Parts: sequence; C-alpha cells; structure tokens
Amino acid sequence: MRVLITGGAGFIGSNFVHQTVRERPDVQVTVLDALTYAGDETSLAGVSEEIRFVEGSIADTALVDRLAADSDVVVHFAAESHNDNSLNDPSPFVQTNLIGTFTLLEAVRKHGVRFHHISTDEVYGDLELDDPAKFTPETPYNPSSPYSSTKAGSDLLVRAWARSFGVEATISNCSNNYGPYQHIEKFIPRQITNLIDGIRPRLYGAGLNVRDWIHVEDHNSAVWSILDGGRPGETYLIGADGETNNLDVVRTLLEIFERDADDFDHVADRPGHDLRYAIDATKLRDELGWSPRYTDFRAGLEATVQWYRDNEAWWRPHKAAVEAKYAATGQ
Ligand code: NAD
Ligand code: TDX
Repeated sequence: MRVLITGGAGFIGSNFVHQTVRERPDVQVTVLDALTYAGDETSLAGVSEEIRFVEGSIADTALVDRLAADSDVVVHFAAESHNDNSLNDPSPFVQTNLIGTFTLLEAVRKHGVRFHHISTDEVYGDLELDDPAKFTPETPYNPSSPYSSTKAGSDLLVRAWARSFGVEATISNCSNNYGPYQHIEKFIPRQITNLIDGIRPRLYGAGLNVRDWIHVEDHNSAVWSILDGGRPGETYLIGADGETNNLDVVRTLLEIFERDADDFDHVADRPGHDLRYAIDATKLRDELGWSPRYTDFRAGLEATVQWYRDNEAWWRPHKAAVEAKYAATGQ
C-alpha cells in the first residue's frame, strides 16, 4: 500500500510515520511537508532510509496532483495548528487548512485515491465545566478561533467531496495530544522546557480550562483503525477520557520536577479561550474495537518529560524565539 502522509514532519505526523514504519512493513511511505516553522525533518531521522520525503506545500496543485497519482491512500495531517498564532495572523491558516485541503481533495478526486482527514475536537466549540455532555459525531459545529474555524471549514469540504463526488473519505476529530516531538509553543512541552530551564510554568487566566488529553501514539493507532475498518463518508471522534484542567497538568509537572506546588505564574488569558473539550469515542471503540494504551496520564507525562530531557538538541534552538513571542503578548 502506497501512503502519502501530509505534515509528516510535524508533531503527530512524524509520530505516525514512526509508528507506520515500525508496525506496517507492507506500507510504502511518502511524506509531503512544507517544513514551516513547525516542521522538522530531524523528527524523521530514525526512519529516513525507509521513507520518501518531499518538501513542498499541499497548496501546490501540480505537486499534489503528481504525488496523489502515485498513492493509494492520503493521510492528511498538514495544517497550521496553533490557536495563539491564528489570533496573531490568520492568513496562513486559511491558505493551508482551507486551500491546501481543497487542493488535496481535487487531486484524490481525480485519481480515485482514498483520503483520511485529520481534524480536531475544536470544531465543536467548547462545553461548560459542569456540563455532563461530551462531543459526539452529531454535535453541531461551532468553532471559536481562526484555527478551529479553518479546520471546521476543511472538514466540511471533505464531507462535500465525499457526498457530491463520491471521494472515499473519512474524518477523525481528536482531542489534545501530548508526547514526543511536540512543538514547544504548545502547552505541555512549553511548561516542560520551562521547568528544565528553571523558569516558572505559565498558566493562561485562572487555569481552569479543561482539555481531554490523549497520547499521540493512541491517536495514531486510532487513525490506523479507521484506515483499516472505517466506513467511507463517516466521521470518528478520537479521545481517551483524559479530561484534566490546565492547573492540574501544571501541578503534576511541578511534582515530577520536585518543585513547589505553587511555583507557577498566571499570565494574560487567550482571547476567546475555549473552556472545555471532551470526547465521546463510543463509535470508534464499538465499531472498530479501538482502545487506548496510554491510560495513565501521569506515567505518560513522566515519559514525555524524559523525552524532552533526552532530546534537548531537538528543541533548544527554538526556545528563546518561542518565549520572546509569548513575552510580546504578556504570556
Ligand atoms: P504541527 O504544527 O506540529 O505540524 C504541522 C505540520 O504540517 C508541520 O510539519 C508543517 O511543516 C506542515 N505544514 C504546514 N503547512 C503546510 C503546507 N502548506 N504544506 C505542507 N505541509 C505543511 O501540527 P500537529 O500538532 O502535528 O497537528 C497535525 C494535525 O492534527 C493537524 O491537522 C491538527 O489540526 C490536528 N490535530 C492536532 C491536535 C493536537 O493536539 N496537536 C489535536 C487534534 C487534531
Ligand atoms: O503557555 C500556555 N499556557 C496555557 O495555560 C499555553 C501555550 C497554553 N495554555 C493553555 C491554553 C489551553 O487551554 O493550555 C491549553 C492547551 O493549549 P495549547 O497547547 O495551545 O492547545 P489548544 O489550544 O487546546 O489546541 C490543541 O489541541 C487541539 C492543539 O494545538 C490543536 O492543534 C488541536 O486541534
């Protein structure tokens, strides 16, 4: 099977490439990645001999057409992915998340290629802290930020191409991922690398916002379950019952680093900050028999801390610039 993986030099995509090379020897992997600030070819260092890497944009019609013609399946991870960046400059989010996805859809339509679209639970908006409800595939779309609205738009394009043109497409909407190779602009690796540097973690606002954490390996094993057994045209929600508020995440990290429980700072809140995300993954579990392996969040965090300790050369070159950008917004 020839699989084209877009965004394979990013956080989730590079973990997907590693998992695929490790567990699916029959798969021929091609990665298409523009190597934006968020892409890092060294994340693929251990598997570079086993894959083909193409540097380029998913919005490049001719390139995408050529690569799709050579593929059986496209797994589409590439995106602008950081909410805070989308508040500072939405333009690349529209270009990559909407135009890029449209470009891929036209190519897979032309060449009859199976398409899997990686998306986020943020398309559903947010939930109240005390609401017993979780997101299901029937929850109406209600995105809040430029990031999540462009992801929502890209999902709707995929649904339309499946229904109107018969493209064999599936969609997955996953909750917040953590694990190795996550860019240090994101919450968990930002605080881990702060703590390694002796800097106090930074909590937006009161820190009571809830995210539904899942280990990146579990997200990717769910994607493979959908590729193996998912029904074309269907949407699957991916989550591992990992609801935790940001304050508790920081407190757990402080414990792991043997620091005082109050050794953090509250900083300016994110404008429009979504309060709570929570995934009901019943359809994925019941229909496809998937279940997560990383069910102990603290153990997963400890392993992730160790990964950032062991791989300082991977993140160190970006730390000062990331923190300078946050300092400009008081965060
Ligand atoms: P990331 O920012 O770490 O990686 C994105 C990758 O896409 C980078 O390698 C980047 O170079 C590449 N890219 C960006 N624009 C491109 C373009 N125009 N052409 C080709 N490549 C381009 O993102 P991530 O956290 O790995 O997220 C991957 C996908 O998963 C995204 O679609 C995101 O919406 C989705 N998702 C992420 C999370 C999460 O918690 N991180 C949760 C649910 C869904
Ligand atoms: O320094 C910080 N302090 C802080 O309190 C940062 C960077 C974040 N936060 C908060 C904001 C959120 O409530 O932590 C939470 C997580 O923040 P992010 O890591 O920026 O993730 P989030 O905005 O929840 O979006 C993530 O999950 C869904 C990914 O970045 C998206 O790509 C994915 O779709």
